[in-house]
Amino acid sequence: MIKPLEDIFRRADIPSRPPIWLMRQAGRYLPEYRKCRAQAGDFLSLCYNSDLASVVTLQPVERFDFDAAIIFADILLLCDALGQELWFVEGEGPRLTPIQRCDDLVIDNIETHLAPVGETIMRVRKALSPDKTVIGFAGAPWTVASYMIAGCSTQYQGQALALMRSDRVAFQGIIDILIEATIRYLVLQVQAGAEVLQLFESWGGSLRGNEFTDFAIAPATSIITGLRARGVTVPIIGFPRGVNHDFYIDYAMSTGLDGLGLGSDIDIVSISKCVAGDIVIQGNLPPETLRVGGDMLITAAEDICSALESRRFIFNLGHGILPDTPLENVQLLVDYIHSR
Ligand code: 1CP
Repeated sequence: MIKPLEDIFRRADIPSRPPIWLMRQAGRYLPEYRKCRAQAGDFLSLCYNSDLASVVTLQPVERFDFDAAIIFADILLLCDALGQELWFVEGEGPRLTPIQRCDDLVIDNIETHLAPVGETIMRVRKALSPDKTVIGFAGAPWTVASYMIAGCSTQYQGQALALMRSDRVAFQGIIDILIEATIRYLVLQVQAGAEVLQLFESWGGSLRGNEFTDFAIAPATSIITGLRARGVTVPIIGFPRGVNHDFYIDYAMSTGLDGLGLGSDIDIVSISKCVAGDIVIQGNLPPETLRVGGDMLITAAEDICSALESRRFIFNLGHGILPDTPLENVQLLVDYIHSR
């Protein structure tokens, strides 16, 4: 049984077509998701309801035939598990009671608090066809810390940068607890059946110079080393969205990752030239191009495939699907990749 997404990390040659999955493939653009979301009440209840979360995880794979199912959860569940109050305001996004140090965070409840995510993974693995892969994920410490410190989404992560630059000891304390919590959360996911992991460093682009080395590369390296030390052997994809060319290369070459996710704002060809051939590249169609659809979509998808035809890669977007993306565009893209 060939599982295209896992196989890409293990094989030496290049398959006739790349595996495909899309970030935020479960979500508001799907009518069947909106139905489950309404049934669950709010977003967090949906994340912690393994019954409904497994259904919404499977929906896009059943509808479009993606090669993988990414577990329906959120990177911020970890803050909730650490004891920091988390809620979502309809139409606005996440809210947390902001913190400036790690004193009130409690690591002991990670496994019990996040057990429903493990349960979702078990249900998905059981229901999913054997040629499809289950993807588990977590936020990288800097990205998660930026929400914990500001208490909400921020455009430039100003509050978190201010704490980093004014009280490095307090900031490092938060990062350290997040490293350990993330390792434990990802071990739980693999034990439940996750077959590939992705680490989302969505706000990597706001770190400068040594800050990127200390707070993106070092934590990712500790997480990957920690996972390997605890017996986790599954492929790990790192996604430092929004960083410059050199930072992408450093991240790929020094963290120990198996796959490198690329945002849409970086030239896939120039990255591909500099990253060792044993690292699988993933990306990087702009979500806006998927929304437009038609010939423009196929031309852009073809450009990515031909740019990477001499290496192993995973077709994905450079960021999550936009909520107003027409369903037929997603089908067109999957059919195009499958027919290559
Ligand atoms: O209203 C709704 O239904 C909630 C919208 C939503 C969804 C569908 C949120 C709120 N999170 C999710 C699910 C989610 N989040 C997944 C599930 C699986 C899938 O991809 O299909 C994943 C992998 C995430 C990861 C996530 N959450 C990230 C990293 C990726 C990225 O987008 O950069 C981040 C930053 C979050 C935080 C978050 N969750 C939700 C919101 C509105 C936000 C804030 C985003 C921001 O600050 O811009």
